Amino acid sequence: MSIPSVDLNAKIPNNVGLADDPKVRRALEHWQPKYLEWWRDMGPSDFAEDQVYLRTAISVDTDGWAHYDHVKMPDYRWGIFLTPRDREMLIHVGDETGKPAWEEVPGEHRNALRRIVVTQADTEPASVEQQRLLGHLAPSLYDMRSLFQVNVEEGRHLWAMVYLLHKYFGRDGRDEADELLQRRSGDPDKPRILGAFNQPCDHWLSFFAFTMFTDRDGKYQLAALRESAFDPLARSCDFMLTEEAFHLFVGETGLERIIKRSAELERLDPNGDIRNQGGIDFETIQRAINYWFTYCLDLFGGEISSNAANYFGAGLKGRFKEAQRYTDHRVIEDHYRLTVVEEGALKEVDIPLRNAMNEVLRDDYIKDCERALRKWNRLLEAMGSSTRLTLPSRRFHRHQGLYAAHAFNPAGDLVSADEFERRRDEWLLSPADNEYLRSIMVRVREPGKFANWIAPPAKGIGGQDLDFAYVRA
Ligand code: BYC
Ligand code: FE
Ligand code: FE
Repeated sequence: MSIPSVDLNAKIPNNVGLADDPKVRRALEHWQPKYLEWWRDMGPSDFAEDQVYLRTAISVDTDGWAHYDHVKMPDYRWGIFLTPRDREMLIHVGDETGKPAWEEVPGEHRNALRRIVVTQADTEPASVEQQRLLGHLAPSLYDMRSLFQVNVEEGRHLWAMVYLLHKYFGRDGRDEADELLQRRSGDPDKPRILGAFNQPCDHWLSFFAFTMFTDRDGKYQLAALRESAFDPLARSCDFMLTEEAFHLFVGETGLERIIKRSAELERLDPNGDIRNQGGIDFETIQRAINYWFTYCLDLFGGEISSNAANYFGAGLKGRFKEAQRYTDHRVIEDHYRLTVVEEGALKEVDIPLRNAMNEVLRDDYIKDCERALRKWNRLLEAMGSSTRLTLPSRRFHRHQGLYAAHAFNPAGDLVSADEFERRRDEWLLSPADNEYLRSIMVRVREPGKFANWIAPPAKGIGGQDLDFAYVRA
């Protein structure tokens, strides 16, 4: 199997041999200016001329693929990178387990695969749109650079999926690629496909909750797709996961730094009143967790899903670490125990495991989130705060799946729709919270300085100190 090397000097940097594929290269070079126009209109507002200390992919080796330099975001080298394979891959999910993986899209799975690729692709520009104005409220140059790094990499993830659409899905793939630049997050007429990607993310508590919880859905969905029988998709997602790690780092440490600062301010204030000190009180942090975590639970789809069963059976998606963690990759007999609502009460039923694959992935996701919560609570304990943060029940505040038809409190008990509405602002980030949060978030431009509501990180990034000029006007 020959592996094309990384071509960094091409108009579109790539390791997919675009130079020898004139038809796809021309189609992508035609899409490129439309992408740049979208970036100009919908990417980070007003910072196009700033020099940002960004890392760029320059190889696909596991170590040392990243190169750090000050660049203007519109000059970022968005490229197409797939993890190379040194051997023939075999399908290791579903009914075709053991057969050679597909290098082309099989006709019978074309629609399903296109739908998966388009759904994945759609989230990438959506997140950039949601975060468009956050640069103006950045708590430090370090954080501003993190935001922009995440943004350019989400742009690159769009490139990764658009390559697959152009290369493997012909005319409709090209049409889909164009439509990806036309939908807009939150637009009532042409919204993004998935719910969480139409929610406003207009201050940094939401940004960190988004990169903690929503990018983490990205991690689990990409991990499921890297098990795919469609090898080019598996290899794209594998490389995207290397970039995703930074997004998750931004979210998890960002929330941790807010929690740390809030615990300090709680101690400083004679009445333990964090808002009185200009910080973010723990109730608001909890409401942000409740809000974003539950929208992200929706991203895994329905608990009982024939789509999920078909995807698994056909080998289009696997489970988290399918190859390493499981021995039975066909899953024909097994069942999953699920809590459902029947006649106004919670009840457990067994459903075929294949139909529960969305729930299986959601379980792994929830465990990962629980790990982070435990870490934050240890920090709170060490700092002498009596607060403990929690994840709400998976039934609370849902818009997709079985639980969406009922109202639950954060503990997961059924409540009346009236009670839910009455207590909504106690449980979920409210317009008043958002207004307060935006009021305390004033951009900090001086290198090494941080806003009052967040603690500095433990160290700088890209080999630089905390007081480095990560963004230069
Ligand atoms: N909002 O059988 P069901 C990321 C629809 S994030 C709106 O329950 P299925 C990133 C569904 O489409 C990762 N609609 O669900 C993060 C279906 O519609 P139709 C993104 C929803 O199909 C941060 C109907 O409800 N990747 O990368 O088993 C920054 C019933 O469907 C939602 C992927 O999502 C929702 N939340 O599973 C940047 C991977 N949920 O057919 C990037 C690809 C469901 O009735 N996508 N629906 O019209 C998939 O694998 C699947 O489409 C889903 C849904 C897991 C999303
Ligand atoms: Fe992404
Ligand atoms: Fe991401």
